[in-house]
Formats: sequence, C-alpha cells, structure tokens
Amino acid sequence: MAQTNGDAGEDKLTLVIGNKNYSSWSLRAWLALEMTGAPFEEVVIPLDRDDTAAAIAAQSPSRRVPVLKHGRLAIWDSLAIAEYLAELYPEAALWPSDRLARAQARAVTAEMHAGFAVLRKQMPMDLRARHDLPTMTPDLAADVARTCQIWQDCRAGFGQDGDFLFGAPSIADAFFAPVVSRFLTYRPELPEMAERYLATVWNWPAMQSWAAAAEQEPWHIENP
Ligand SMILES: N[C@@H](CCC(=O)N[C@@H](CS)C(=O)NCC(=O)O)C(=O)O
Repeated sequence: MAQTNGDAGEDKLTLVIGNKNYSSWSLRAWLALEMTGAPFEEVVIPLDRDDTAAAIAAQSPSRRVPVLKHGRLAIWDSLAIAEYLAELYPEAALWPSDRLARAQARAVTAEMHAGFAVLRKQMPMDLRARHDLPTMTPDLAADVARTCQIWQDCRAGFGQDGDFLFGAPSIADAFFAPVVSRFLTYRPELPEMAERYLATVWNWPAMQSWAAAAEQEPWHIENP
C-alpha cells in the first residue's frame, strides 16, 4: 500500500457506493480510488429500493453515496473524496503536475460537479443499456456541446502526452466518465474528437472493470 499521511494512518479504505449500472457519482469516486492503486473494500447499496435510504443513512452523514471510510473519517461527496485521495497519495498524481493544467483540470471538474443538470436528468446513467436519444431541447444540446468543448479545450491545450483530457488519466477524466457512459447509451451526434475520447475512457481498464461488474448486477431500475 502506498504511503499515507495524517490521522487516518494505516486504516483500511472502504468506499460505499450505489450500484454500478446506475450510480454516476459513485463511479467518479471509484475511478479516483482505483487510480491510487491502493487496496480498498467496497460496499454496494442498490439504489431505488424501499430500503435504500435507510441503508445509505446508516453509512453516510449526507445520506448520499459515495462515501469513503478511512479510519475514523467518513468523507462524503465525490469531489471531496477525490481531493482527499489526491492528498493521501501524491505519488499517484490524481491531478496533473503542471500548475496550469491542474488549474484547468480543477475548473472543468468543478463545472462537471456543479452543473449539467439537464444532461443528468435527460440522460440518466444506465451503463449497460442502449436507449433512444431524448428530444434534443436547446438546453440539452447546450450541455452536450459544452461537454465536447471542454474535452476539446483540455485535449488541445494539455493532452499532448496521452489520450486523456490532460494526457495521463486524472480526476477530470473520472468526473467525465459517467458522461462518456451516457453518450454511449443515448448516442447523441458528437464531433470526431469526442468520439475518440469516448473510446479512450471506455477502454480505460478501470472503466472496463466497473462496466464488467455493472453487467453482472442483478438489479434493474425501470426509469433510472
Ligand atoms: N454531490 C454528491 C451527489 C451524490 C448523489 O446524489 N448520490 C446519489 C446516488 S448516485 C444518492 O446517494 N442518492 C440517494 C438515494 O438514491 O437515496 C456527490 O458528488 O457525491
């Protein structure tokens, strides 16, 4: 296990997540944790069942997943988890090492974390499914276009050393991975570079491992 700092010390890491086919916020934190290379346990709580709220409340102060348990700490919210892991495992370079690239990575990650409400609602993550494209309202089209613009700007400005937004995989890719899954499920028309980025993220071994587990899950949500 990589070196750890602070109070949590050598305690094991446990990530509490929703089911992998549906829980887009969980995917972000899980990919960030995978990138550290640290061993961890996962607890999967199936979403949208009668006992879901109680099961999550028993684990998470915010009554939301993901939540990361580390020693006496319970860290909720995907972005807080990602930042905690970036501090805990500096050698894993979860943020780009270049200051300008890192600033841009933080900006696009924050934008993803805080926005894209229409895209989230109209194209809910249903990783193993293929659905009809919803009506492309101006708001939905704007969210799709803004996503592609972000990918284009990051790739053109900072992506020269690899195929991810900032070359090597980073937290920014973890935060856009659910959008990649959504675009593969609903298939909006995308520019060539965005199609290439979809393939990059989909073929990312960590993403493949999450997708394989999603395929095996027994739960089905009719309207996710
Ligand atoms: N801003 C939070 C959002 C977390 C979130 O909304 N999680 C959903 C599942 S993807 C949840 O826990 N929903 C509660 C429920 O389904 O009862 C984050 O970044 O982690």
